[in-house]
Amino acid sequence: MTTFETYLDARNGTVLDDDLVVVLRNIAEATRQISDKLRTSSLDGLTGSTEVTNVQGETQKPLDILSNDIMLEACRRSASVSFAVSEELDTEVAIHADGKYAVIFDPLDGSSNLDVNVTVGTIFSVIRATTADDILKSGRGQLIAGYAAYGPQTGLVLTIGQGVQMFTLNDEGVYMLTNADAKIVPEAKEFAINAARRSSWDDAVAAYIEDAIDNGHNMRWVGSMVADTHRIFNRGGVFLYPADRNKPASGGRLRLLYEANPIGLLVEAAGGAAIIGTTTILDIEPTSLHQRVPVIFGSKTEVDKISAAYQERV
Ligand code: AHM
Ligand code: MG
Repeated sequence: MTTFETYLDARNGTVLDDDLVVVLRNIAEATRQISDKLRTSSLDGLTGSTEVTNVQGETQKPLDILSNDIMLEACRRSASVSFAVSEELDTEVAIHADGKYAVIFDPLDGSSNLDVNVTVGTIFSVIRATTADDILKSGRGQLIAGYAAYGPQTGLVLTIGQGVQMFTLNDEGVYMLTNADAKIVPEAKEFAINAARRSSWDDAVAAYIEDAIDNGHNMRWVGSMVADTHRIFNRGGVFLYPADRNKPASGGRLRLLYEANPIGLLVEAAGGAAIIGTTTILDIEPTSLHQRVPVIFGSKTEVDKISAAYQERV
């Protein structure tokens, strides 16, 4: 079987230069460390909440802070990293003055699921950035995107612009290639949406969901986007977190730079689609680091139906 290291070696000098290989190796090592911490968190007193609130106004969990520190340390070990941007940090952090790549991450996505022992994840994206101004670019500028899913297995899902590869952590702490070319099936009768927010959906989303239910689609909602994404990679379907029609200025729940963009790049690389209404997620020009956007992605045919519902209402 191919290890993550062998996979990196085979691509060194093609899409990946020596510097990006180091960045990826250190990110993978960080996810292995986070996975380790999660396995025994109840034994180590790492459950519950802290008194600290992050820039999003959310109370941080001890594991949010620990995972953020582990990811920051991975950036510091990578000589070519210029900046780190995180859900848990107010603004970008300068790492190496002569670095050329920014690493943008959500260190622990779905952390409200931690204490109930449900899958959480780390989402990351690598872009070229020598100055802080370079960070605010559209998702098309991403060189690498991926996530680690910490569930019954720890999985690492990655795109370096050539399809999507999936790795699984073995019992010696080594990521092994388990799917060399992951694809999202174009059609599947399954949707993921927080149905409790139904009264805040726009008409296009409401119409699609009503139609889906009438046509026998199933519903799933983990509350960790990484876990919902991983299901879509494995058996298709769509994920929707639309804007709140009563609070359009809020933009949505999920963040563009470290949630929507990396997942958008992965989904497109696997043959799926990722949109916000009539626009493609990857084409949004960001205006701020923690900008929130509506998010719809998954099986291409299903996303196209939702896109058509938006087009009809323009
Ligand atoms: P987080 O990054 O603070 O964990 O928030 C993002 C999560 C996503 O993983 C998930 O899709 C969403 O928030 C869940 O929202 P809800 O509380 O509406 O179920
Ligand atoms: Mg998140």
